[in-house]
Amino acid sequence: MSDQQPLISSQNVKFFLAGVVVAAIALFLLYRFPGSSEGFDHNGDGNLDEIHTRQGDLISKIEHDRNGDGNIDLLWNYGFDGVLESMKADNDFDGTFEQTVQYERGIPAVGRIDSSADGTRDVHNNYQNGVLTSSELYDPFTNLRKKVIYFDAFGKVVESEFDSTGDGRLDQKTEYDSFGDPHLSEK
Ligand SMILES: [Ca+2]
Ligand SMILES: [Ca+2]
Ligand SMILES: [Ca+2]
Ligand SMILES: [Ca+2]
Repeated sequence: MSDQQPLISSQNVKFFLAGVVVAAIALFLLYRFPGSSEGFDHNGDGNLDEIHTRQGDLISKIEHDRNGDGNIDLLWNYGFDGVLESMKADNDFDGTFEQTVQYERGIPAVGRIDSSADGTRDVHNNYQNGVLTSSELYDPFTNLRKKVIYFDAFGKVVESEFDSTGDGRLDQKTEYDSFGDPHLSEK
């Protein structure tokens, strides 16, 4: 009994050392091959406006300059496993990324738009199984939720809720017909 204890702990040390060696090799490979970039020059001005960065065989980042001003305005980030993790977009091309989407298992989970880029979100998009189901609109002055818009599976607005008094409580409800025309119904 008493001589078995050192044997087990020496095996644990071996497993631990094996883990350290594996981690060291992984880190070595990561820095030995720091990634390569390639891309496309869509507008033919000699500069790449779509850049693909790879880590070994896996894509790690895709960058786009959609308006051709030389600044990246759309960015996709991939994890070390090559699965899409996040998207950032500068849709007004002012150099600040105001829209972000976080991905889980490679599909959209949560989106945010901060048009003033001051950190307070003004739109919060919710996805279910990668499909946009609702948008929460925030008052940029109070940072309280002002309106929630609900979508059907095809992106059409079916219902919205609104805070008419500014107290953060949604007190009005609007339903929309199949042509998108609103029909107000008090809550
Ligand atoms: Ca170009
Ligand atoms: Ca650009
Ligand atoms: Ca922007
Ligand atoms: Ca209210």
